[in-house]
Amino acid sequence: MIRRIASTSLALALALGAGFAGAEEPSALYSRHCAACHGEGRLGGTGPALIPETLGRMRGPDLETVIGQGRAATQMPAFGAEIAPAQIAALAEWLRTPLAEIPAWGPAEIAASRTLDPGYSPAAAPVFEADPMNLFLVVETGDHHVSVLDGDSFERLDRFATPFAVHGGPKFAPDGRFVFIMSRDGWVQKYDLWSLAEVGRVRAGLNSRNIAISADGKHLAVANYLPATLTILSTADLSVEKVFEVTGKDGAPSRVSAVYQAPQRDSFILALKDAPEIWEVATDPNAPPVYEGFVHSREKGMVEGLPSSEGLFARRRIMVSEPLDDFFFAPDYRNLVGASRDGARGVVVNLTVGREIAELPLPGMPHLGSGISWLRDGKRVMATPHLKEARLSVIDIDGWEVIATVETLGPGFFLRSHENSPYVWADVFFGPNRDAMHVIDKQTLQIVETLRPVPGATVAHVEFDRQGRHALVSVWEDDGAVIVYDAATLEEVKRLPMRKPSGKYNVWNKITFSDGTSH
Ligand code: DHE
Repeated sequence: MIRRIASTSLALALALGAGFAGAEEPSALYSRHCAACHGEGRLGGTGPALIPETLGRMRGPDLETVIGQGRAATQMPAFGAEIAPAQIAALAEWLRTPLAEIPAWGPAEIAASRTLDPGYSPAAAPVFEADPMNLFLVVETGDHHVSVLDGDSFERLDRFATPFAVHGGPKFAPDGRFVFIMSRDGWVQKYDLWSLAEVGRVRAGLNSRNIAISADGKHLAVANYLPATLTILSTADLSVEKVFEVTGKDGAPSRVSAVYQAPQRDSFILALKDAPEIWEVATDPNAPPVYEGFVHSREKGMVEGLPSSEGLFARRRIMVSEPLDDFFFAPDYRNLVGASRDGARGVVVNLTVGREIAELPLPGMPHLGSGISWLRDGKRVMATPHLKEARLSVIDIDGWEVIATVETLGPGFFLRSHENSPYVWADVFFGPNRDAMHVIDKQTLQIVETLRPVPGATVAHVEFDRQGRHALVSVWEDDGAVIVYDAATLEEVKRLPMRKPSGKYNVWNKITFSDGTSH
């Protein structure tokens, strides 16, 4: 049961609104006007959860304006004629207050939230002519939909509604048939790419970060902030397999910043937000890499873990000097680089021996999760954008050394390439040049072209088709578009109108762990 809060400032705001008929406590206003869509406990319903963890991530007008004027292109109506301004302010402040108690959200609650679409019937073969390995998913955040594109003709095969505020990359089953999509409110949606139909959905957390699928495609891990758990679902039917209460070695709960699949290790790797630890969770009952890592590291007194006889979902703790966020993995998944808390360093952790092995000077908040790697003069390098500095850092990942810096027109968010492309595409997500997209030669590290497809509009995030012939770019605006470029000539081939398109994901590139794309 959630305790309702009335603070002194709320009382003041209420007093200011007392001249209006029907002045009410925020909690009563909420029950009357909001609960039907946003849930009695503020945890969401047809509308999103109204808790600070979710509200803090919402873009656009402030909360008071949304309550008073409604939200364009959504079901959110305007309450300005019914609720006095001071009461709207009090209600907004109340919504920004954390829940007094975090409701239980364990296996029973998760299981109870699961719905499978009764009308779903799996097709025996793809219901379209297009190459099922060359499909793209485009997340349209403007109205919470996903478009499915034929990666050769760029025709739209389907457009379906997602849960509110999808974040992170959808994750494909290893054969590319099913895809799993997660929202910040913790919903996981399963969609059948052959049938072009939703299979079902389940709420795996109350506020979640991202998902990862196991190497064999059987398990889906969901990283949660609220509660501080890792939920593991069966990909077959979205049933709950396990919920880890995530606590550091000292017993204190820790949020999970992100979970990743480590394919060669047959495990999930977790970034813990509040504990100086990285967790590895085995996804194979016999998981030799986890077991060897555990034994090896235990001999050195560096990690603590469960014996491998525990099998599936055995957990290993890797102790690090401070909590690390936002991982880049070397292609063999032996080493990762995480961002230090001060946003000035990259910390290299070797997963086999279970300890930090190097540190890199990366001031200006490296966005390592967007890092990509390629071969340059026979050496494997990776590049990362920085969220607070106008440059990319290029790192030799054999010697773990920053070898070059590429100056850009502003801080960027995403990087992309493809093994068949000589270029890296880097957006300029922040600042006055956010309408620019740099195309950089992978060998010389020179910017060969800066595209500005819609002057003044944010352009960001690139994904290639399976052959690397085309690069798709988002015009990240409400009346935005996905622009298809010839990846060699950099000429525009097609422009597809979309509602604030964000990430784009090509089936083949994802399931083959193509060089140059996110995993
Ligand atoms: Fe993301 C991926 C974390 C803000 C759009 N983002 C990821 C991943 C992580 C992450 C850990 C990798 C997960 C995966 O794909 O499995 N993102 C964070 C943050 O910590 C941060 C900075 C703040 C936050 O509160 O979450 C953040 N992210 C944003 C945004 O503001 C973006 C631009 C818009 C949005 O949707 O909220 C955004 N993040 C994305 C996208 C991806 C992503 C589109 C997938 C990229 C890909 O190509 O795979």
